This record gives sequence, C-alpha cells and structure tokens, in this order.
Amino acid sequence: MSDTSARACPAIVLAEVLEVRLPLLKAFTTGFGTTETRRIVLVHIVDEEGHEGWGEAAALDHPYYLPETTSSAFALATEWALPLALRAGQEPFEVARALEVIRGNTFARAGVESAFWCLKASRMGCPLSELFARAVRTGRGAVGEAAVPLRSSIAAGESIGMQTTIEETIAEVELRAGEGYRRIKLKIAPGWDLDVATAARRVLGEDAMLQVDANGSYDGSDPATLEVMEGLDELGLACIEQPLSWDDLLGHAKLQERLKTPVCLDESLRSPADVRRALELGACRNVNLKPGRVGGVAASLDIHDLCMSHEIPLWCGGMLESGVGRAVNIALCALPGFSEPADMSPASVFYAWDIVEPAYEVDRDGTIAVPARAGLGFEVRADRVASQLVRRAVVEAGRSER
Ligand code: OSB
Ligand code: MG
Repeated sequence: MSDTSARACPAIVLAEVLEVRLPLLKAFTTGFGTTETRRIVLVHIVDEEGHEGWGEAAALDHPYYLPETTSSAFALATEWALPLALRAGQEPFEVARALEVIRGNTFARAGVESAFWCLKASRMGCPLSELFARAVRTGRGAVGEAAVPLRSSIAAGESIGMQTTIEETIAEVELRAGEGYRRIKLKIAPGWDLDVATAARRVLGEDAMLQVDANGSYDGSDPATLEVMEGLDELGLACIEQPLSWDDLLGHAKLQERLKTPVCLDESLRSPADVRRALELGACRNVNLKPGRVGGVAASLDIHDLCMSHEIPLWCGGMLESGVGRAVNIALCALPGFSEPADMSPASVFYAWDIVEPAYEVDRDGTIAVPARAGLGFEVRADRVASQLVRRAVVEAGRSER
C-alpha cells in the first residue's frame, strides 16, 4: 500500500541518465587497486510542476571493487531500471519493488530509486532525512509520521588511501584528527598493514577511533593472513573492514571467530538478505552500509532496522560520490541506527569542485550538518554537470501513469 496513488502524481516530463566526469585531485589507492578517474552516473527526473529528483549510481570506473562499472550502470539505468521505474508509478517503495526483478546491478538500481525519493521529498517540501524517518519501520508501507528521532548533525570519518610512505600517511592522519574528524580509516593490503596501522595508533593515542579496510585483498587460505589479522587485533581497532574476498562469507565467519576486533563487511553485503545471512553465520559484528551497494534507500532502511534490532554497529560508507550521492548518505546517517561515524570526507578532500553548491564541509567538532532544505538539500549546478558531461540518454516517460 502506498499513501498516494500514481494517478494523483503530476506527470514526469523529463527522465534522463547522465554520465559526468569528476575532477579527482589525486588517485585513490586501495587493496583492489588505484582509482585514477571518477565518472559517475546521475539520474534526473522532472515533473510537470517543476519538481526534480536527482540520484547517483556511484559504481567506480573499473570492475575491481565490485562487478559493476560506470559504463554498466549507465546502460542498466538507461535500458532497464529507469524504464521499469517509470512504469511502476512514482512512489519510491513501488519503484524499489519494481526494480527488485533486476539481479545485482545495485548501484544502477539505487541511482534510479534515489531520484524518486528526492522527487517525493521535493514535492512534500521536506528534507530527505525527514522523508526517510517517515519511511523507516513501515515495512515498506505507507509513508506516514516520523517513526524515529533524527540527528541534526552526523559524525564524519575519513578514509585514507594507501600512500607511498608511512610518513605521508601519518601526516594525513594528523591533519584530519586535528581537523576534528571523529574516526580515521586506513586502507590496507598485504605488505601495507601492521606498520602503518601501528604508527597511526601511536600518533592518535589509545582512545581515538581507528579502523582499517582491506577491500578484500587478503587470502583467507594463506596462514600469513591470520598472522597479520592477529597483529591488527592487538591495536584496539573499531573494526577490520572486508579483509577477505568480496564473496567469502564463510571465510569471514571463520576469521571473526578468531578475533576480538569486529570484522566489518562492505563488498560482501549487497542486499538486506546478505546482511541477514552474514549475521546468522557470524561473518561480521559491524556493518558498512552504502546505499548504492545494497540496491537503494528501501534496502538501506531494511538494513537499518535489522542492525538496530540485532544491536549491530552500523555506519555509512562512501563511494567517493558527488554531492548528489553524498546527500542521500547524509540524510540516511541522520537515522538513529547509524551509530558510528560515516566515511564522509567533503568533496574538497577528493575533488577540485563538486557539482552541488554549496558543498558541505566538516565542522571543527568533526560533524556535518544535516540539510534542512527540502528535497536533495543541495543545489545541483547544472552548468557544471553540462561542462563535465560525457554522455546523456533520455528515457521516454510514457503516458502509462496518466
Ligand atoms: O571500500 O569503503 C571503501 C571508495 C571507493 C570504493 C570503496 C571504498 C571507498 C572508500 C572511500 O573508502 C570513502 C569515501 O567515499 O569517502
Ligand atoms: Mg570498504
């Protein structure tokens, strides 16, 4: 059941998919390799009253994080997800349900679904965060009164890519800790792990929140892996994120049994069902949620409720999104189940400039204000989208809703 029928909605007069190049300041190196360029997919819908919805499909340019790429997300959104969504009506939960027939391709689905959440918030004249608070715990039913209290600001952490030297990394750790960031995450990989994490722990002190992310770069069947993990286990880390392969739930369960530090899963969790399975297997005690990776906002709300009921620490990861994708992440983080700081460095850390304005910044106390503006909460700079445009596809909205 939905609160408004599709028939009552103003018609969508424009539905387009845009690929946009973002000017990455420097390459971002992780256990899966180096990301040198950043192209994102934007989904943009406009209704006859001028209300707009924006969504971002934040797959990376390459298939080294997960199978999806910018190009595959562009094609999937254009050929399948957006046409299916337009036929489903305009209610975000209906769109989410319609897109569930698509297997995988979570980033593309999320980009499309997000545009409909944004459109709805814009029509209701409320911020995305408030819409999410009204949608959570409804079992994907009618959007009603807010069911949970919202935060007005969220805690920010930084994810620090692998650098050439430990000194360089430690300089970045000190810079961000000094700026007030509430948590530091270091990218690690075999050969770049214990030394850098130990050095970071030393400069940060015992009480600071520190964690590592291997992006699936350790081999679960190699005895040397356990040795490194046991070394990391002595550093008082908040979690060890995705140490083993992206599809190795069982390996993570076996590893978690040997460690006191919570294992956190990122790549392995691509749906609410994945999270349920991981918790049941004991494959993690901490959850990184990226709305794109899990297939959208509706799935994110399910995972939010699941983690809250299991008392599992939950936090929002990042995909080096533009301000469009980050807006959804920030709004989700305003929900009470997001108990740990998010990977939410502002655009100024990664990019020469953002496509939204004003871009958010991290305050001296390490927090980011949750936008109070209706809809996305940020102004999309159409001129910058146009100047960075790689390709564009218009999807025929059809007349089926009217
Ligand atoms: O593993 O969390 C990750 C960026 C791209 C792909 C995967 C990851 C990351 C990050 C960056 O860690 C976090 C951010 O967007 O600030
Ligand atoms: Mg990660």
